[in-house]
Amino acid sequence: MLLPELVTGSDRSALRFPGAELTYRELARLTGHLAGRLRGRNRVAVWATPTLETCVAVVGALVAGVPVVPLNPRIGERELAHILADSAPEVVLSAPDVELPGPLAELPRLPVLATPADTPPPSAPAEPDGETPAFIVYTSGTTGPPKGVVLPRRALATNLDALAEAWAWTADDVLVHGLPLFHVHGLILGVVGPLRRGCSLRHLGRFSTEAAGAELARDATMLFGVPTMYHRLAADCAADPALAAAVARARLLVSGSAALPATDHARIAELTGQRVVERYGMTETLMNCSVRADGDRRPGAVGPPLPGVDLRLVDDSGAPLGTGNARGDGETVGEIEVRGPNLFLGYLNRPDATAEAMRGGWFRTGDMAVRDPDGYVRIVGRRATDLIKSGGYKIGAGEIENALLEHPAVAEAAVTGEPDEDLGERIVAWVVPAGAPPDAAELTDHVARLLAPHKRPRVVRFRESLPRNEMGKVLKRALDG
Ligand code: MLC
Ligand code: AMP
Repeated sequence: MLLPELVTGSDRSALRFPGAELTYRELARLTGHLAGRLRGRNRVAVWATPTLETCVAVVGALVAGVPVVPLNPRIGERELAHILADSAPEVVLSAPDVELPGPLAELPRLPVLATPADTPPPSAPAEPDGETPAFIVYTSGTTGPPKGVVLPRRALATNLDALAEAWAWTADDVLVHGLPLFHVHGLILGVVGPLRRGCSLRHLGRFSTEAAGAELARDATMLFGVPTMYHRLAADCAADPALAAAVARARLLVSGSAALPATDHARIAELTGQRVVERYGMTETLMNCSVRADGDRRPGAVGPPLPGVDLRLVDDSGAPLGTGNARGDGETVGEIEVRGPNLFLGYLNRPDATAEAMRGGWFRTGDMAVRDPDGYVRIVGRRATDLIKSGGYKIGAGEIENALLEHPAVAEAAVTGEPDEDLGERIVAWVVPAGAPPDAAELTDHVARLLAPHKRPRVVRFRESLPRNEMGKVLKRALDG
């Protein structure tokens, strides 16, 4: 059973957002009613605002066994049209007072309430099989529009249990975070995770170091965040001893979705005595590695593979490095491949892309790493330069280039990622204008409107031409500031 705590239905706090809270009993009642209305649907879209309603919608669908397509509430028109056409949800779930954009507003809508009804819900349907899809999460590739990653229930259950084992995560913990609820990190680890453990989640609605500090000062024991959040936490702890004292109280600070710079790890350790635990995952595989709560929390390492996850490094020809591969030499770089119950079922409607991502049952992550003699994995880079990680979001250069080329003032465009202290990488657009150069902000807004605000370039550089090879392909490495 994916969420056993809903059967027990205790009076412990399950979910708290600013101004709204539900106990497990109330959550069970609300989601039981919703599941009754959802039963038999093929797929539901959830307008995934950082609210209690989003959690109720998602859990209701999980109880009903109906796969959820979480949508970024700031999604742009081009990306929304693609996801709706690709995933064909039958119905959309959102809080009742939300205005939905055109194509979504045309779908039948089930309003989700955060006020428990008095009446008992209909009897729960049988627990769906572990291979039943739980989520379809959209993630960017190097080219083209995002692909729908189909995640089965067994991947969630096994992966969350492996994390619980590694982190000694129990019902006594109180988790705090301010992550978005339309990606694996915030939604699966950050909402389904605590509900599977029977522990309490305090969601900040919107991340700020101050709000995170206030929860840690009260009673939160664990914090989840992307490296950008820890970078901001380090800076603010340096200026605010009370914040540093609050962070010092935590049982576990966990960072993931991108590499945590060693400097931020060291600054937090110095200011708070806390060594951040890093874990490494992907939408397609959920979590692959993590430093254990009782393990050596050294900077720059994502720890050993989680229980149940097979991990190997392969060379350019696909041959595994070393023997047995549980230990490494700490030097030889290879691509990470993983296998185990944590893997997705495939990309929705894209058997070609699914086949390309697999090699004999192993998933090819595209991440380059070395393995230390004690089995720890250190990620050193990525195979594709056209994938950018900014603020922990994965963004494909191709989708931004296509959006830029749709603007009438753009003749040619190339997109790259540049190191950024706060975001890890920032998106840079290199543009050959079709006439007089447009305002940079106009291009930025154009991308935000078509795709999503987090995919907007942070820097626009105008050029008279782009460096290209004889085949006409842009030489991105030859672009410089
Ligand atoms: C700015 N905004 C615009 C805009 N420019 N809106 C429309 N048009 C424009 N041109 C708005 C934004 O919507 C937002 O609104 C505000 O301005 C600031 O936006 P931002 O600059 O993008 O925010 P920023 O401070 O950069 O965000 C940092 C961050 C965020 C860390 C909070 O990047 C974040 O939440 N990252 C988490 C990503 C994540 O969860 N990844 C997990 C992927 S799963 P407003 O109203 O908010 O002010 C994965 C697997 C794994 O990777 O291993 O976990
Ligand atoms: P996504 O496709 O959004 O799920 O992002 C997955 C990618 O995030 C991985 O392939 C890695 O490149 C990156 N990633 C996740 N966690 C870490 C980490 N701890 N260190 C370095 N990179 C990470």
